[in-house]
Amino acid sequence: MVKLYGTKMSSAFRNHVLAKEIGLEYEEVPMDLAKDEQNSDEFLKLNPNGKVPCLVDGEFVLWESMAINNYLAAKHKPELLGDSPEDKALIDQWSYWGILEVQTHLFKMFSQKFSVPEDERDDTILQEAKDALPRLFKILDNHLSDRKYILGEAFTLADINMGTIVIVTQFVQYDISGYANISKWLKLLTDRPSFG
Ligand SMILES: N[C@@H](CCC(=O)N[C@@H](CS)C(=O)NCC(=O)O)C(=O)O
Repeated sequence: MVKLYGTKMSSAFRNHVLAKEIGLEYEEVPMDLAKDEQNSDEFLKLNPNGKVPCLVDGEFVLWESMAINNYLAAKHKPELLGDSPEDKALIDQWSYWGILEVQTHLFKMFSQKFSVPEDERDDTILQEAKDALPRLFKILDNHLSDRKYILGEAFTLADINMGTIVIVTQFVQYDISGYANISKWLKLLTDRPSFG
């Protein structure tokens, strides 16, 4: 059976969502990051980066959450990748933009709030993230002004990848209620059983 290392409370969340969307039977291997299980010799043989998620599908081993989602969608539900090379390229565009531009700031906020000890927190890092996000959320909000989902009428991998990034705002208590189109779209996603 396919094994997915990492719980929903990590970057593996988007893989758990995708796995549910495609009805994949898989085993979740929870990794206790606080106990440094990701740096065990056994796990480093699978992912030398010492990070979750990691997918093991028979002899095939894959790390990086976006790559895992692309692989699983291509193998089990290619319609999630759109109807054309252009659709696939747009899914990549939004996914890369999301993980590089948006998630970077949200993860900095997350880490300052929850991982870094209180006396070592750096308010400038938190502020830089807070300053950068409005411009990015405005881009996404404008894009969604005349679309139900990121590519239009169809729910695709772009929604899973972006949705699992934007949802981090709820954990770091970053208010996105001012972005009406994003809020409407995120509600559509979180109403899906896969996001539960
Ligand atoms: N770009 C990677 C990021 C993976 C990542 O940062 N994973 C974190 C958990 S969210 C991790 O395993 N951290 C453990 C560590 O850095 O020691 C992906 O999307 O798969």
